[in-house]
Amino acid sequence: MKIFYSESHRSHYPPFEVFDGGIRVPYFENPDRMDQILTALKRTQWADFIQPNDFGLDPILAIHDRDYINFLASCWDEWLASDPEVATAPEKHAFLPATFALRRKARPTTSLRGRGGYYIMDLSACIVEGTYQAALASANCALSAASALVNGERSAFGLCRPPGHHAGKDYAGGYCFINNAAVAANWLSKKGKTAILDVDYHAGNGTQDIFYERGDVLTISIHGDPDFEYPHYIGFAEEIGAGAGLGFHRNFPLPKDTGDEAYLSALEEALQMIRAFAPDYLVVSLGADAFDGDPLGMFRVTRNGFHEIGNRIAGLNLPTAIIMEGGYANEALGHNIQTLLENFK
Ligand code: SP5
Ligand code: ZN
Repeated sequence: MKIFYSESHRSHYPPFEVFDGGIRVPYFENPDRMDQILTALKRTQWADFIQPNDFGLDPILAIHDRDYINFLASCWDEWLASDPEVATAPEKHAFLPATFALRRKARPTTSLRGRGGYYIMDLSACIVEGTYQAALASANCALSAASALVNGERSAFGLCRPPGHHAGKDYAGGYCFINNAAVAANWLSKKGKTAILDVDYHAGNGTQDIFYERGDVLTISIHGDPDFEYPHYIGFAEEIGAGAGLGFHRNFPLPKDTGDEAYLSALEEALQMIRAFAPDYLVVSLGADAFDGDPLGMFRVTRNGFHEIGNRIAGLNLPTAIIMEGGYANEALGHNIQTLLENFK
């Protein structure tokens, strides 16, 4: 299997994020996640690692607002220039706004903080010196996986970091800056009918927002019920698309402690919708944070469960671009991803 991977992610490593209660914790979405996956995949006979191609900004700007991308590009330099202590004080080595826009009335202003609180939705999307370059390389990994399908591969893996599915057209959040799966799926949708299946433990709010009024791309997310879980305000069952997109979005919010059996029965329903949609291409937003033991998740999916999730998705027999999202039980992450991918090799 072709696996698109870039070392650029390493320079995106914020020294902290902020949890509920305002406490700083080490950044959960860390480079070690990739090392765990790389170690597991390099031991197999079938992993073919390839540098991503550079697709330029056009396919990214087809999804994201230009002003938002400009903000990502210049944020770190502006932060550095705004305060002499940023360069010398480690506790300031990440840009995070402390005021957030309520979008009902807000517009971005010209100041860094005025744009920061507008374009960032939470305290996990820290921006550091290497963030923008890492996000671009991550999007190129997803686009390269999509392009491999058009060139005849039955499956390809975008080993993307930072992840993407929480990023909307003009906002970062949940460790995500550019919505890699959305960029890749939109690019693929010009070549054939495309569906996105998001199995990350968290609702794919960015992907939902981006395609909500489009009927040409089916989007489905299976996740922890936002009634108790991040991203809290989106991902409910009654959200089924709007306008031309009505009926082309589906959420499966599931309760705490969801295990293999309940997960797989939601997945079967999702797969049935995909079969009915009859796409030419499938994009899978693959998080492994549904794992029993993930520090950010409340599900109880086992390693066998991940094998079976992969087996059922592969059973669709569609050209499939698998795009890496979350998963924070680092010591199990490599095996869980490998186990799922084995079904596609
Ligand atoms: C891509 C992805 O998986 N992003 C997830 C972002 C989740 N950020 C919210 C973290 C909320 C932390 N709750 C603490 C639970 C500790 N038991
Ligand atoms: Zn997640």
